[in-house]
Amino acid sequence: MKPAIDTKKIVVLSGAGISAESGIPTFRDSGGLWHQHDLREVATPEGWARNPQLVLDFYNERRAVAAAAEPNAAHLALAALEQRFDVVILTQNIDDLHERAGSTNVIHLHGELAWARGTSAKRLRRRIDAAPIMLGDLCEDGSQLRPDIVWFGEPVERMDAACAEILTASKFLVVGTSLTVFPVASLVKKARWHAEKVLCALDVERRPAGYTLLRGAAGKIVPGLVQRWLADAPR
Ligand code: BV8
Repeated sequence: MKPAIDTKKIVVLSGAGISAESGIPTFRDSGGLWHQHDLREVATPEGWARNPQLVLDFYNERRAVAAAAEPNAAHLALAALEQRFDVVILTQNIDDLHERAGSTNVIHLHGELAWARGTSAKRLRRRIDAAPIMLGDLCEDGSQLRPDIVWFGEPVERMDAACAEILTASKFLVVGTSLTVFPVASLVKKARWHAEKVLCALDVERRPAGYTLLRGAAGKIVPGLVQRWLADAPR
């Protein structure tokens, strides 16, 4: 039997588009990261094995950009939802703009720039914040540190946790993602039939069944949606 829907629970799935207005480039838009870098060389275990320096340079640069960025109106509005709702943010983003806006329950499905991890089977994690990772920077167990990022071909370990959150949500907002990367893109199908499902996007090739489309920039659309949800919040 499926768990009961919680009328006070909102789950948000965010992607690179929500951070675009903070100056962090997306991946697949024109001028996006995957038009400037070969993802097989910078975001796969095979690329790391071939040229770890190239991979470190790519993520050190992105860590610096993310650290200098500020949360925008969309991040801030989602944080304000916590005044009246239990909110879980599932993000594909590796920046920490949701947390810096004030969101307290954020699950990073593709990892985080602010963390490094060892390359031995122990996978020991270390918080590095905005600091770069250099070749020769070692973990406690003596292995080279790498970004704590889920690369293509690596498992997305928090999928079960993400599905469990979506299953009990009464509202599900999907914002700023092209829904091209799996398995995370499949999460749009996990929302309950009776949940209010909203997709905020600049342009949409296909709208998932049951979703209301709010077309436009996240920084414009999300604050209005949040205002409506707060005004109608259950007592
Ligand atoms: C796995 C690293 C198994 C982190 C990232 C063929 C078919 C189906 C699947 C596959 C396939 N071939 C391979 C696969 C699997 C593969 C995959 O999905 N590939 C795709 C490309 C087809 N997936 C994997 O490999 C995953 N792992 O499957 O593991 C496994 C199991 C057991 C054991 C071993 C293995 C791992 C996926 C993780 C990939 N990591 N990158 C990083 O460097 O950031 S993915 C990369 O894409 C980013 O992390 C990002 O999070 C993710 C999603 O992108 P979006 O966030 O959606 O960004 P995008 O640019 O695409 O879109 C932005 C959107 O915002 C646009 O729609 C735009 O219009 C909009 N927008 C722009 N501005 C605004 C806006 N919207 C609103 N407001 C604005 N202002």
